[in-house]
Amino acid sequence: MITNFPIVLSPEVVNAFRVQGFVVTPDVLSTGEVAQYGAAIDQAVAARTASDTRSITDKSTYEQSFLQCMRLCETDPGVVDLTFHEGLAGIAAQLLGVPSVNLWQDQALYKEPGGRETTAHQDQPFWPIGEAPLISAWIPLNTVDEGNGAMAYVPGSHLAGPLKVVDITHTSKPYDILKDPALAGESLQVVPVNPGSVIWHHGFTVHAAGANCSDSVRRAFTVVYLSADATRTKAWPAFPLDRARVGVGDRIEGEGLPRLWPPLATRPAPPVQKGAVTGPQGM
Ligand SMILES: O=C(O)CCC(=O)C(=O)O
Repeated sequence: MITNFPIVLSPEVVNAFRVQGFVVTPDVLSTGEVAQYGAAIDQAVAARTASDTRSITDKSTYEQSFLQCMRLCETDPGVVDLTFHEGLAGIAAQLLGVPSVNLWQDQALYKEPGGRETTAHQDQPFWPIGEAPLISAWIPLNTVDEGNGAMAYVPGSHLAGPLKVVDITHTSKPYDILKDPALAGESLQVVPVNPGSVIWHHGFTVHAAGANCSDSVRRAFTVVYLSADATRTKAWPAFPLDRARVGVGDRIEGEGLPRLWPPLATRPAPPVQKGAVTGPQGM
């Protein structure tokens, strides 16, 4: 097993993640990296959203939470090094306690000025991957606090496992997961964060984000990592799995699902068939 992680976590940080289901790793990206990747992601989001001239009030409830641009590493060369970032991928493996992780997805989540809160949900029940170890890196590209859409997490909620799916895309009044008895009255803990730091959350951690009451965009990018030995558990349509022809029971790997840790000697070419889906398949 390769253990020469570029960024080595202390046992305390790993333990905090295991107990809470989220943790902040401070100062893992340099100011230069944040500026460089931030500019590339800004450009990608601008290009992907150029034809959408609607004001925020004309958008669906889901779209009012953020502009969501997925799989930027497949279309935007300036973003690839962030998605494949070895320091981040090594942290994902350490926090999950697995030897190897693959990419599940990357995405920009830009909360516009006036953007509503992100409804509380768990990520993993959206996807046909059962209880495979999964973790998200939430990477702020500017300072994020209670005024402009900070993330918030219910401590320990990942230990409840899969709860009822929160249909955040199709209905404006989805299941209120914060009232789920499995959370035993625990509530959201807001996590303000500075660029350079990264917040990590487990696939079953209940999380939300505040509204953006500022006059500038809250810019964030996420990379979602899946244990490399995960298998598909359900047949329902799921873009990255169907494109890579991953059947039920098969390992989740192939086109668009490259190994990120340990790093590959040669990165695969981006898939020819692009799929910039939005919604819970992709979130
Ligand atoms: O950025 C947001 O507002 C929500 C992010 C989120 O739900 C996630 O990264 O899973």
